[in-house]
Amino acid sequence: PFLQRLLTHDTFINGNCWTTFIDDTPDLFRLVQYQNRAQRMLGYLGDVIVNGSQIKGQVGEPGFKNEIELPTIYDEAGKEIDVATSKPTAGWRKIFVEQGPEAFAKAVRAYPGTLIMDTTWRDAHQSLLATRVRTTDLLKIAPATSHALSNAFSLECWGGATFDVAMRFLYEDPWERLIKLREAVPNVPFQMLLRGANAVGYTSYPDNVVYEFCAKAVKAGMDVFRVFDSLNYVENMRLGIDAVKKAGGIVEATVCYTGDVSNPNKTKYDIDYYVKVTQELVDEGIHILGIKDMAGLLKPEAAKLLIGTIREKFPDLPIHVHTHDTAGTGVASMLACAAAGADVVDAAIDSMSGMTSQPAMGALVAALEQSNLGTGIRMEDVQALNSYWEQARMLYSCFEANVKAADSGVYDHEMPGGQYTNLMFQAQQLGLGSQWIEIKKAYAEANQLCGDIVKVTPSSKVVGDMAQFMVSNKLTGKEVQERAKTLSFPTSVVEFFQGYLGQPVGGLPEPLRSNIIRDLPRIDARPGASMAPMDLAKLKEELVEKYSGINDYDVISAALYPKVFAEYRDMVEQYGDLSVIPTRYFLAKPEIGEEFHVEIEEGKTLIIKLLAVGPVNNTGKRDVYFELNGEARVVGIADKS
Ligand code: 3PY
Ligand code: ZN
Repeated sequence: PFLQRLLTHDTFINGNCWTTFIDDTPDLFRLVQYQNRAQRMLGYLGDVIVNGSQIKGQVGEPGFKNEIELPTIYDEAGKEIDVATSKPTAGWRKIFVEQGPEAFAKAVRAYPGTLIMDTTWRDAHQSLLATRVRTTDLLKIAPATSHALSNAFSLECWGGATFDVAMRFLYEDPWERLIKLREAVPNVPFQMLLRGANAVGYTSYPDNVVYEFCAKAVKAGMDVFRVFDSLNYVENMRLGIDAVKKAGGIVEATVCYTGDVSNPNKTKYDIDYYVKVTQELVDEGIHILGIKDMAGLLKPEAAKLLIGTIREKFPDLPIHVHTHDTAGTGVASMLACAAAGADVVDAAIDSMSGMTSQPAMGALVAALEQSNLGTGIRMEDVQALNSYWEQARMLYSCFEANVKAADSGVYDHEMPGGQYTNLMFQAQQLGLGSQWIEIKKAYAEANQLCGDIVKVTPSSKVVGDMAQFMVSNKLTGKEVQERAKTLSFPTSVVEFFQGYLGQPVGGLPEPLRSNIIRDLPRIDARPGASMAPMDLAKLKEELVEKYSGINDYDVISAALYPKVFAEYRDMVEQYGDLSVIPTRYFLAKPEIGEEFHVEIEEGKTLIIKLLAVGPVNNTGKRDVYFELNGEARVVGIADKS
């Protein structure tokens, strides 16, 4: 029928010139585009049907086969709120937007209770589900969240690993995620994790890239930037802090927590150390202090000591504490932080909490309510959001690392939450029973070899790579020391010892450093300082030549991740925008005869039904038969088996 419509169209019949065809017949042209898009999408769906999902890290199929049911949110009077159309209560963002970051920080400090940052949209799924939660599933719950968590300090929704994973594994645009979420949540501040001079990458970038990245992030809707450095190297952080300030964002400069301040035998990272770093950050004119306990090492007594001391020395400084619940102390520690004077603590919606993720929001909200440090969040609203995330967790069950219990061994190995699940998953995939135990042991040893460093992306990768290297080559720490001159170390380890991540606390250990890097260059200052600026205008020209619809956000994506961006765009050229496919069909094939809907743009829905899959033909392909909006369609898909 489409071809028929085309062939019988006046323009076609009259033989009018093709160059004016698009201008003169926009409706028909849109129809061609639309049909084209639909066909390309069937190509992706057909590939999943014939060959299974190719998404890395996926084991099996989603454990949830229905549409996720959305929760109902009620107002104070018990009346149902139409979350899609009614304006949410003005939140903390209003103060920031109307009065700026300083006034925002002041108001947060003056709040009598304890505020919550919800990590569900970023760190929780980074720590439990390999960062694989897609934009579509965040957007569905966004309107309800903007009502339910209207008094939250912030929603952490971006940065960290979400930026590259969005493109690399989910074939979607991280910027579009931020922009769309912002539209859906106008009232609650958005927060992101910025790896200082490494931005949202794993290595230093030229300074102008970091500045441009932050400017664009604010433009797209970001408010609070948690700026950290993986070695607590303040030189690296200074750049991130300045970039956020110039962009007009809220600077939450962050000291990463390691060791144990309550243990007198652990002296490298003691109270004086944390007070010194805090002072250095305060001297930079930051708005908020973040304390980032990425591995969940901050026990309640240590929390009392650490937060209590900083609170006393910096009475006006808002303090925001982050933790992971790996050992199971998360709720207790965050309560201790709140009691000691922290202004904000992190939590995740219950069904996305616990173990390597953040402590449960419901538990914290309930407990704080009883201690006169209320969060301004109602328990019933937490429950409502939780009903969504219970279903979503099952939908993404094929990305679970299978952490089943707490692990107080984290006090020895000190693995950050996100890395823990990652390394555990890899060890399980190798199928060797004792591999995981050995990795944890080697990780602690590798940390000592590196000089007992702060371990968080990307320095944690160095320690993880060293640990895997030791296990696979059956090397003890002592053997590594003795044979360092002749061993062939992983690139990340060599670069760390060269100084490419910056300077760790106490410097790079000798003679190991010299033995590992031999005659390679040594960087003993901020790595980015010696990098030439990137020519972003030229990069844009190159991208425009190669791809359609390039915007300034794409240029930053390509600047940060050239190869990942190219592969993502190639995928989009081949299959179109895949972010619109419901997750269940993005990850697994439908049943024969099953009908589902894909809204490819607002008001334009494709109704798709899988009819049959043919046998392999002599070109190695199978014909996959669909019904698309009532019309039969067939796509030939190469069978890769
Ligand atoms: C990241 O850098 O992605 C982290 O989550 C560090 O904790
Ligand atoms: Zn974290």
